[in-house]
Amino acid sequence: MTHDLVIRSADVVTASGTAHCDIGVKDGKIATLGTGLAAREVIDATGLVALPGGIDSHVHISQPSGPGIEMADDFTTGTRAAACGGNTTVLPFCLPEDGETLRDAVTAYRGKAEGNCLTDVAFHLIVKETDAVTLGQDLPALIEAGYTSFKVFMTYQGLALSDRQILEVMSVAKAHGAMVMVHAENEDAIEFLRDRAERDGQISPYHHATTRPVPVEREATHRAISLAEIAGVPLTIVHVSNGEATEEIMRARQRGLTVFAETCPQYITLTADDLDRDGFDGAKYVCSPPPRTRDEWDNIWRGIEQGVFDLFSSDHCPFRFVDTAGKDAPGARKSFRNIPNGIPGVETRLPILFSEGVVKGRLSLERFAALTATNHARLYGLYPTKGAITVGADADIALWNPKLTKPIRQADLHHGTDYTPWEGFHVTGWPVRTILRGVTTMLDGAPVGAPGGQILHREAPDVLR
Ligand code: DUC
Ligand code: ZN
Ligand code: ZN
Ligand code: ZN
Repeated sequence: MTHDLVIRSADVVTASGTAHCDIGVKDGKIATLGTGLAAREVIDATGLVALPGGIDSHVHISQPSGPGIEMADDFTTGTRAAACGGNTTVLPFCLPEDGETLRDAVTAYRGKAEGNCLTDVAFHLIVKETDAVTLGQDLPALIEAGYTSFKVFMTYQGLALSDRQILEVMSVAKAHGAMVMVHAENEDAIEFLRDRAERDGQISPYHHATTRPVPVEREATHRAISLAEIAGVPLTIVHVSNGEATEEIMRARQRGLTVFAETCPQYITLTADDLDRDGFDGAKYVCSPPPRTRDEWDNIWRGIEQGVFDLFSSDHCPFRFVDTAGKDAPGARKSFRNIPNGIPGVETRLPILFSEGVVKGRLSLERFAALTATNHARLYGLYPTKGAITVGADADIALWNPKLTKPIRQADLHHGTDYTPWEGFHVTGWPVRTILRGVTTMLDGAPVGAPGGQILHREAPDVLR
C-alpha cells in the first residue's frame, strides 16, 4: 500500500507497549504500523517519541462567566493553544446563558466552534437547571444525540445543585447512558468561611484558598459518591486536589463502586502560597479547588502512581490578568470573591506531566498515554477512533523530543490570556509536531495550517456500553 504519509523511525507508544517502527497513514487514519513503509510524504522521526495526540477532556472555551467577565479564549485561540501543546482533541463544556435552554446552548456552541478549530472538539454539557424541560426533554434528547457526559456543580451560586437535584439528574444519566462529572466542593461551608473572612478583613487572593480548605472538597467528594451510589450510576470526580479526597475515591472503589477521578497540573506544581504573591499577582493562581501544599503534591502523585487517577486534564479556564473583564474585575481587589475562578493550561498540561512524570521516572510512556489520551477517549465515548496509536484509529499523533529542555514562557504560548501560572517553570520533553487526522497542526511550537478541526460525535462511555 502506498500511504499518504509515513512517520519514520519513531518510538511509537501503542496500547500494548512501545515499539520502534514507522506509522503509515492513509485517508487520515493509521493504516499500518511496521518498517520500511512507503509514502508520498515522509516525516523522519528519528530520536522522537510518537504518542497519541493529547485529548484534554476538561477545558472551558467561550463560556459565560458572569456579568462583565469575559473568558480569554474563543475556539480559534483555545484550540490553537491546545494543538501547540500536543493535543488533537479537546472537550469543552456547553453552559447555557441565563434563560437559555441547554439545547439552544449546544446549538450556539457548535456555531462558535464550527470552522475555527485546530483540534477536533466534542462537547460536554453543564446541567444547572432541573426543570421539566431540561430533565424531561432536552437532556435525554441530547444524550441520545451523542452528548454522553455532563457536569454538575456542588458549589457556586446559580450553578450549584442540591443533593435532591443531583439525584434527579443522575437518574436521567442512568436512564439514558451518560457519565456524570461532579465538581465537589461544599457551597454552604465555603459561603460560611468566605463571609467570616471578609468580615475579618481577609480579602486578598490568598483567602480564596483559605476559604476552600481540604474538608470542603473531601466532604463533597464523599457526598457525590454517596449520591451516585444511591442513584446507581458511575461518576467522575473532576479536578481532585488533595489526598483526603483521593482516599474517598479509593474507599468507594474498594466497596465496588465505579468512580473515575481526574487531576490537573496545578495540583502537582502550584501551592496556596502562590496566591499570596506580591501586589495582586496571587489572582493569577485563583482556581477551584485551589492549589494546596507540597505534601499534597506527593499525595496526588501517589494517587497517579497507584492508578486512582484515570485522567490528567488541564481544567483550562482562562481569564486575562490585566483586564477589568478578567482577574482584575471590578471589586476583585475589594474581595477575592470577585476574582473569576480559573487558570490557563491547555498548552502546558502535557509538557508539565511529561517532565514531572516521565522524565523524573514516575510514569511510563504507556501510562502517560493513558492519562493524557486513551482514558479520556474511553470515558467519554471516543475510543477507539481516538486516543491510541492503533491501526484503524484516526492519525492523531504528537511527536515529542524527550530531551528538549526549555522553560515555559508566556511569550511562547498561543492562548488568549496574558500570562501563564508556570512562567519560568523548567520542562524537559516538548511536543515538536502535532498531527490531526494525518495533517500537521503544529511544528516546532508554532501553529500550522487552516483550522480543520471537526466537531465529533460521541458514543456512550466505554463503561456504559
Ligand atoms: N471549575 C472548573 O472546572 N473550572 C474552572 C472553575 C471551576 O470551578
Ligand atoms: Zn528508538
Ligand atoms: Zn469545576
Ligand atoms: Zn473546569
